[in-house]
Amino acid sequence: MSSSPKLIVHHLQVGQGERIPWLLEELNIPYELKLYKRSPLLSPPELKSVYPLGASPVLEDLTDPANPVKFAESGAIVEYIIAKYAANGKLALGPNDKQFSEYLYWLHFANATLQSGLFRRGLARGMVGEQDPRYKGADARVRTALSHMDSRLQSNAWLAGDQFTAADVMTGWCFTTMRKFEPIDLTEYEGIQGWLKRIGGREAYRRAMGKADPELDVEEGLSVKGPKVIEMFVKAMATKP
Ligand SMILES: N[C@@H](CCC(=O)N[C@@H](CS)C(=O)NCC(=O)O)C(=O)O
Repeated sequence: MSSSPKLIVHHLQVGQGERIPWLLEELNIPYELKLYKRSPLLSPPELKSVYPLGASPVLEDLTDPANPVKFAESGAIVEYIIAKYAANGKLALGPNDKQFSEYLYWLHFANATLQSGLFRRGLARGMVGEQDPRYKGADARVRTALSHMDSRLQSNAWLAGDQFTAADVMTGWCFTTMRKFEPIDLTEYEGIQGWLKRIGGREAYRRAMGKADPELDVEEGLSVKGPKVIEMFVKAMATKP
């Protein structure tokens, strides 16, 4: 592990880029944070020019001046930081751990299943309305994913088991900040409620959110009902006359 990594995190506020400062705060790794405001919903030109996809987060690693690194994808960034800079692979579980497969599964669950499902549901609501079978199908898939996650968290403190890991960091934002885009009422999901409460109790999470999104109401994001959705986003998704 390098003694002093030189990392720059590009974060579009109110978005999944928050995962990276949170991870870095958990690991006590210093970093520089570059913040961007949505313009009005998507990335501003300054962020678009940072990396070809124009999306957040982007990580720059300037630790080795001979080999500057710049890349995107929150999951890839999380794995990179842990592999390169986390002392003893902290926040990941290795192949000899009994919960290894659970760790990998839940590490990928947010981006691969839950988040894409939530986005599809929002799109279906906007395009065909909640009475349409296509919305109902998307909603049923989201509910299945939520019940599955809830039952995991009814019997485990954290997604990978009894240890807090990067899987929790990847998934947290789907219930905190992402609910500003797609609502989820957690009343019937007591396992997820308890997990969110434990996340809210983590100092590193609070520190990261204070730096990355100081204007965001963290308590709303951690609440059972969730934050108020951003009206402009709902309108942008609604192509149904
Ligand atoms: N799969 C990517 C998704 C990146 C992404 O879509 N980020 C959103 C922030 S929530 C974004 O930058 N949206 C603005 C835009 O695409 O213009 C990841 O996990 O990093």
